[in-house]
Amino acid sequence: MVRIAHISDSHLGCSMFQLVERKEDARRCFEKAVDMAVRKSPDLIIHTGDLFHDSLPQNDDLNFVIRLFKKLKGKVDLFVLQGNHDHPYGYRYSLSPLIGLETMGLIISTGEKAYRGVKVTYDGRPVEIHLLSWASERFLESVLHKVQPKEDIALFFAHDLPNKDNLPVSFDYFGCGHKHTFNLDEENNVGRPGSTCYVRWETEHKGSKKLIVVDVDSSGCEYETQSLNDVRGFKFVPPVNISQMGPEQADRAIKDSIDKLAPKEKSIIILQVNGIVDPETERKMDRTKVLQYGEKKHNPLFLHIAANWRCSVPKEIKLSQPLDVEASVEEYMDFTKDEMGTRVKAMMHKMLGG
Ligand SMILES: [Mn+2]
Repeated sequence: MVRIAHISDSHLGCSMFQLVERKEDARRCFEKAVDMAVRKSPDLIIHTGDLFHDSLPQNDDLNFVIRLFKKLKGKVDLFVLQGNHDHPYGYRYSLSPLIGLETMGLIISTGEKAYRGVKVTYDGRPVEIHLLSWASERFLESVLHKVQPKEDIALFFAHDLPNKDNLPVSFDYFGCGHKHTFNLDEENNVGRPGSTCYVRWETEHKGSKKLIVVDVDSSGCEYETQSLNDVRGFKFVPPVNISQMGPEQADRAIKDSIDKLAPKEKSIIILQVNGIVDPETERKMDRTKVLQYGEKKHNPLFLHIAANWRCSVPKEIKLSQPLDVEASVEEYMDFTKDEMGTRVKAMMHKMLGG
């Protein structure tokens, strides 16, 4: 049996909202994931790419990785793929910072190429490991279908994988990364752990991140997963809908939603506001005050109010007497809560009355 611990997409150096604290968070999240992996006593750890957020990592990130990987040396085999973030302009493998780590003998990667196949012995049995760094879809497809595993146990790791329906059945486990949320298809033996920290909340807030542990035997795979929580508290508030509200009401609705939270100290709170509002409401809403209110109440590291509302005059106004101009204008003014309503109504009366 061979035991694999699979993690991915650590994006060291990334900082959500340009918060410098997030760079430290990313390192701590990565270290936590590695520690969790090591505790499972795997034969190998596979990191399926995007170890760094940028192809020119800062020295503190690089040094952090070197120190961490040095501790693992001799204890567990460490395979790391190159993701799209790990080299400039996508496919320049020789310019990846992982090349240096490989030269130091700390990791096994794909070198200056996109693909490498290696054979390792675990538990007295040969295991074929196929590594594919970030590559064009054509190249990926060609490798997938050209490689014919000879050994009993064969593994395929790629930064990204095509549709699972196209995967050859000759491999025992397919591990990938690239997308930052967890997915495990036990039927087809395809696993994706998700990133070790939050990188882009817009695409990740609905998903989870997990360490995937796979025991591969000739009889098949056994899976165990463990949640990987970010070291930072995150609150993704259910979206607030402010359609047809006036400015005070909308501000109140957002504050109410903030009131219901009980975040950890120095959390990142992300609150989405949806709906359709009229221009008047949008102009008069006081986002600064709402932000100050939330900051005072919860002391977050960062409170983000994501303004996803659309601004337009509501399209569907049902007029009860469409042929009566005065009644229709009044209804329109009431519906849009127009400030000029009272004056317009008075003018209408003068102009149309008698
Ligand atoms: Mn990534």
